[in-house]
Amino acid sequence: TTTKTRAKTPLSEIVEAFEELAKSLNSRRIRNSDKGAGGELRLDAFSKTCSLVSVLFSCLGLAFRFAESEYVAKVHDLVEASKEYNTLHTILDLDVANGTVRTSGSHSRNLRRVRQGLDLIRALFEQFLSTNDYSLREAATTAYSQVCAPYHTWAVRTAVYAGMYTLPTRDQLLLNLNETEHSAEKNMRRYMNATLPVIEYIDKLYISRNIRLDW
Ligand code: 1PZ
Repeated sequence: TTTKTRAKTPLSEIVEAFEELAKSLNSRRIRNSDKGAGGELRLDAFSKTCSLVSVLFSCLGLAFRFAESEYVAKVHDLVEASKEYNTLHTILDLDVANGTVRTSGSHSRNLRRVRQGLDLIRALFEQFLSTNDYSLREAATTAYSQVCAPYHTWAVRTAVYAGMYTLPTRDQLLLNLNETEHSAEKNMRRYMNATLPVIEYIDKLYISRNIRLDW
């Protein structure tokens, strides 16, 4: 066989899971296209994949423990919901019917938050790869300002910007991730490619139900 043994790293495990998810999205989209259903994503597969991301938090240091508990709580809600509901669009339809899409703690609101977390990492990797001179703090600040800050309260934004000063250096992050500059670049690109269709798919779920994305 052509099986090549590559050392698995936390990042490569995450990447592989998201590539699987993106693949399932594509194949379902093709299969359902004649029905006009536009594809679907299973909530159990999605929420399990999102839960893998939490290993990255330990690489960022103690100050981001509060971000971890926030993210983990939201993913956990979706994992629990997946025992009752099969697909992402099911939970949206339910919250639309109940008028609870943006209600604190609703599945649709938590899905939106988890999506923002995935996008934040994608934006961070994009910044991280854009230049070697960029510190992790600068990359993370730019990514956070683009993706999450507009939707967070002043108190949360202030805490996050203060926490940025405790981030490890770029080289230390690579050590924590057990990646080299080269392997990190490859895995970060793969993450960006695999998550983008998933993120866009989630956005379409809201937009197609006339829900704005300014929250
Ligand atoms: C990619 C890593 C960059 C490093 C630095 C960026 C850290 C960002 C930290 C964000 C902290 C968010 C704290 C609390 C936010 C809550 O106000 C919101 C709203 O919750 P709701 O009102 O709906 O109950 N919660 C969230 O947005 C969910 C948590 C998102 C955190 C995602 C972080 C993902 C980064 C992973 C990095 C390994």
